[in-house]
Amino acid sequence: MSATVTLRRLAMPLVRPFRTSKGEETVRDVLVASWTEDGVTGWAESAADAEPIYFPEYIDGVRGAIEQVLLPLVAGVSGVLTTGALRRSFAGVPGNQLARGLLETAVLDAELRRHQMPFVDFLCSVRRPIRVGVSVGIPGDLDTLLAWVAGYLEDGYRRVKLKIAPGWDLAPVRAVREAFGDDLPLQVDANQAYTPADIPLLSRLDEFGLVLIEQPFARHELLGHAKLAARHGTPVCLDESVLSLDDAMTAIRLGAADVINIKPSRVGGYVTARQIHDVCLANGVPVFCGGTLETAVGRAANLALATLPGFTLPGDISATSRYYAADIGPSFELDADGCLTPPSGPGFGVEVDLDAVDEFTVESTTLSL
Ligand code: NPG
Repeated sequence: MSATVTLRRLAMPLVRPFRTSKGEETVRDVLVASWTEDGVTGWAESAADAEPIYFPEYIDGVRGAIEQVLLPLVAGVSGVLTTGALRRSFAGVPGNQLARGLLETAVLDAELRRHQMPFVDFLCSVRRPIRVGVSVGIPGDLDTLLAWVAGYLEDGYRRVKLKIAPGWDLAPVRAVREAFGDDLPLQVDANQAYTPADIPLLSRLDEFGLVLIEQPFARHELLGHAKLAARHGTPVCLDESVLSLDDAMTAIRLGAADVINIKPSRVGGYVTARQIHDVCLANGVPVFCGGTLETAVGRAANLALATLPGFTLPGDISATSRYYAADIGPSFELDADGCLTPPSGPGFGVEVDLDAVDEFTVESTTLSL
């Protein structure tokens, strides 16, 4: 094999600070991988943060795992590396979903480009406009929240997700319901900030007719989530609890997930994301595509994934302008129906702007195999 992989850490300024129960970001610190082999380059980005905040892995850990564990495993593969050969090489590696997913996704994009195949075709899906939602961070006060939500509705979003945390839950939900009416599809995301002892408090959200409540409890709390779901109040959605296909199946069997948020990066890439989609579809569990403030690269791939039939709920895949004034690839903007359409080109269909990449790069390592 003769391939190179470049791992770049980009600092991308956000148009608006993004605060959740876990903390605030004003600049997205994002790890991007490019895989070049046989004259073709594939791109991928990671959901990893600088610290292990949402996920057990973090940027330096992902880089270390790729350099020290994963690349040596594929170095011996003969011929051009395929996604299938890569997955076989990594089959014995426990955990490390973000690291495996980053490398697998860059190799998948390169493989599809080599075959001139759009990702939607690889998924056996059909390219179509996808209805998307917006995830609204925690502002300082209710007036700011209402102004933000009003702006997003004006932009054309048809589903709103509010970040909640202890002390910022019933009041913002009530305020948004009162200001924008009962017909607005509204959901909340706690990012693990509560415990099952808070079930009585969370039950008070039922009166607001929410689409779902996402990840109220710690990621290991499957039984707590099952207890909340057993009330048949607001549907319970899992995000951070599901790092693999096995996690998804266990959650479904336990009745811990009425809905699953599928973030491809979190589960080890798009092949596993697809498998989770299929299992959910077979079990009647609706899914939506999660987001981690993606650049054009991840946004394009997520839009293609969201064309699959089980993605019946709008995903966290907003327009580029909701996140960035400048991106490393083409901008995605909402159409008149509040939809985005995946690109049509081979692979993820994104022509990466190398000058923009250079501009945002704060650290870069290139490794040859
Ligand atoms: O639209 O990309 C988006 C943001 C969606 O809320 C969102 N992402 O908890 O799901 C989350 C959150 C997130 C952002 C998680 C960054 C991890 C990193």
